Amino acid sequence: MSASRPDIVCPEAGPEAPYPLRMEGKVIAGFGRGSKELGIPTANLPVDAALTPWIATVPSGVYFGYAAIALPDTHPSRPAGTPAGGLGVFPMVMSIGYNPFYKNTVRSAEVHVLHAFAADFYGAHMRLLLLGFIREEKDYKSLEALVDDINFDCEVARKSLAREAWRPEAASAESAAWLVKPL
Ligand code: ADP
Ligand code: RBF
Ligand code: MG
Repeated sequence: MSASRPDIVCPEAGPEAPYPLRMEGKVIAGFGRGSKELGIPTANLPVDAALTPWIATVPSGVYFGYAAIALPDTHPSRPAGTPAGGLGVFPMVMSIGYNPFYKNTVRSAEVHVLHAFAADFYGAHMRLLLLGFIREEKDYKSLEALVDDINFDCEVARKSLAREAWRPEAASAESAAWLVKPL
């Protein structure tokens, strides 16, 4: 049983200030805790407050929005029609924080892309458009409870983004253009 919390968050009419928030970088190796084996691989980005000033002051927790990934031209999961060198756009849910369940001492940013990829994409450039906040970061009694909550976050993100005003173009034409801008 998952969470007595709503399965859709944020207003029907679309994202509100301070969103959209942007972040980008190259996908790095994470903590190697086997997130993939749990069915929730997370693409980690470096947390650098010099490049991403807002990250120092936002609350730790779970955010949702879109990820644009520059998958290599040879990657088996490039969306059909992506031009050479182009970025593919996918819905995402992400964690920013210290992962109290694991007692990290540095803040991490990790993105679970809501798409089944046929291969990894370490080293790929990834842009993120954060459109809203789902919940605060929590500690858990068990790994199973953590995974259940993350799976519910995925459902919340999918349903919340499926609304008309939450398409990237509807949320912000300028940010939607930034998302897929050639590198
Ligand atoms: P790490 O500890 O190195 O981050 P993970 O088990 O979290 O390892 O796996 C993350 C990697 O899995 C990503 O860097 C990416 O290359 C790959 N991956 C495959 N599918 C996804 C997905 N749907 N979302 C995020 N990363 C994915
Ligand atoms: N870790 C925590 O300790 N507490 C959390 O509340 C938490 N929420 C998360 C939500 C999402 C959507 C994702 C992708 C990760 C979250 N994590 C959280 C991080 C988690 O501990 C990490 O991805 C592990 O590697 C999973 O095994
Ligand atoms: Mg990871």
